[in-house]
Amino acid sequence: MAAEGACWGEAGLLGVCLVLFWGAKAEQMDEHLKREHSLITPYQGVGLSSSSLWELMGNAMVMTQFIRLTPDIQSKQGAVWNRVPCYLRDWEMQVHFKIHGQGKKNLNGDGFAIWYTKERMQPGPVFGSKDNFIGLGVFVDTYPNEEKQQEAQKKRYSGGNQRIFPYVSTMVSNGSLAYDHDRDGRPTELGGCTAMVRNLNHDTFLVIRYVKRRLTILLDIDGKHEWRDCVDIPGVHLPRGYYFGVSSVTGDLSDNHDIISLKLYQLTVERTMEEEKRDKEVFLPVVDNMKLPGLETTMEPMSGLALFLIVFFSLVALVFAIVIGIIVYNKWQEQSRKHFY
Ligand SMILES: [Ca+2]
Repeated sequence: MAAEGACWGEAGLLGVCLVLFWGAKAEQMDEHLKREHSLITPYQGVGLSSSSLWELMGNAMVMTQFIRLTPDIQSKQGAVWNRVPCYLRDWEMQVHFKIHGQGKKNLNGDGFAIWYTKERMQPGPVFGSKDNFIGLGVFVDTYPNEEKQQEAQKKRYSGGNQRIFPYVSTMVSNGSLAYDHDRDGRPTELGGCTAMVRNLNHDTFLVIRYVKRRLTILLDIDGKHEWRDCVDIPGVHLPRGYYFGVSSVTGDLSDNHDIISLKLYQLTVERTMEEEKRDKEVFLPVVDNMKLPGLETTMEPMSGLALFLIVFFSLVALVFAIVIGIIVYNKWQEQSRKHFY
């Protein structure tokens, strides 16, 4: 993986990288930086010119060395969105970012999101962007809402492993799924990992790689120039022609959320006939073996709805039986009274 890091470094300078090792199997891939989907200093015209490739939203500000999505001030939100839709099939987005602020651990928030979505420039509650989005969201969540709520209610979470924050997670939505902010997106999470990304003196990077319908997220946050696996999900079908963007929000707690660069690489890979068939175009995001919505219930033997229906109809049957019983009993009593007189 170290060779890969060096490869990316060179790619940043030359624009083209020769060979890239992907996971365990060495697969040959050409990597080519796409300027129209990249945001690199000097950020020419961003926030000033309407012909710029990137557009600012909310409190986002362009500085010389970075774009500040939010300052370390309460209740701010900001975003920067690519104006050009991306029609590449296989790509890799390298995000160079910095999160820093005055707040002590867990007294900071809320983090930022990286988007590949149908719509752009839509403010909302999901890290400053629209909920029920259509596409892919990758969240660098620096505040554990769920854990803090449970602490307040003096309850311990009983539904799974506790996640340690800051936490990187990902979600794919076809517009019908909502991000559960109070649970840090746990019900809709496809995958994630802990990532200590705050107040570091070295550079921090996140990579989203989308090759042959496989979504992987890698991190280089330890200052060792090494990529660490975070998420790896096959069978993620994303339509082409969506927009890249990053957004951030602060609430009662805050942080500086800075984007130093966004570099999008086109990846050229060879596909077999079978892979071509499998990777055919989609018009809405789809994840294999997962129903949208209702991701959280697909793994269980009986879904909540099925259980509800069984209980509901059992109760209806019971009430029905009781009513029939009462009617029959009354008839029988009437009959016996008639017999008596
Ligand atoms: Ca959170």
